[in-house]
Amino acid sequence: MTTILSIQSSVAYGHVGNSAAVFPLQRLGVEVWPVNTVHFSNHTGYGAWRGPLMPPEDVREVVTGIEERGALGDVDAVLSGYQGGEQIGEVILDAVARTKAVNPAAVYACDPVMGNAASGCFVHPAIPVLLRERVVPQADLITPNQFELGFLTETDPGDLDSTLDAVDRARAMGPSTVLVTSVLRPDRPEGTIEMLAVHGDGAWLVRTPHLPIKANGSGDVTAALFTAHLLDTGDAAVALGRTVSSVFDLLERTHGSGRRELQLVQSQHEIAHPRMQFEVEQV
Ligand code: PXL
Repeated sequence: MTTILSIQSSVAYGHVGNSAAVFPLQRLGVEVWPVNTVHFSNHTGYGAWRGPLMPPEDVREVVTGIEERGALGDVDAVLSGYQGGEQIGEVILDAVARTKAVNPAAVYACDPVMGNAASGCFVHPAIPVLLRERVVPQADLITPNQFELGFLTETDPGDLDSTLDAVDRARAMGPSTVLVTSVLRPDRPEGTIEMLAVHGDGAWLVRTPHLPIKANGSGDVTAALFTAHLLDTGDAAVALGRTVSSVFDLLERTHGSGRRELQLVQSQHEIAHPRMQFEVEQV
């Protein structure tokens, strides 16, 4: 059974961070060990929230406790997302190093959350630099959107060629696999959005309708599903097709519900059994 150590935020109300990643992973049959970096009432998109940021030493303690159970050797992947502060980055890197020391085959899957083209950077200004200089070089798999890919590689990816070139630059920094979670080429068919996966010698693109919805946590679900499917199959094209299929159905249901929070539990069937309604094209 695949085991993922997931170091992310948790919220009581709604679905971001671990509160977005854990259930879909479990629904796929993945064993997940959530380590929470915050415990908020709700995601920060509401503009107001309550609850604690975990002190980084406390997060490290939780990882140490798992280590003391002799369990880090069972971890197939460490997954991280939004990093609330600089010190959490160091704790995550330390968890990755300790995991790889006992299981050299373990992978580090990092979602380098910084912002997006529409909102710009929405994390503390130190975080993007930390991600670029210290964190991404240790990652095996990264899941940036096109905006984050541009910052990491100090390029301005737009069309497919420049996006593929930026992915090459990102891979030269360390990660062997890159999932670009939102590719918005100027020459794409109107009303569509694409995802691009590059792994080994291959690159694959899949296009879906662009739904008029901005759902906090959708990137967290995307990173979790792609990590699990890639671990499961070793095939980035299959992992991409399954991930896009499930995430699209989740977003469509969420949009149709008129609710703000991801309709994750309601979409469990489409998560466990992706319809594969979109064609994955080799590029
Ligand atoms: O989806 C990333 C994320 C993680 N953690 C917290 C958030 C968000 C997005 O809103 O608020 C606390």
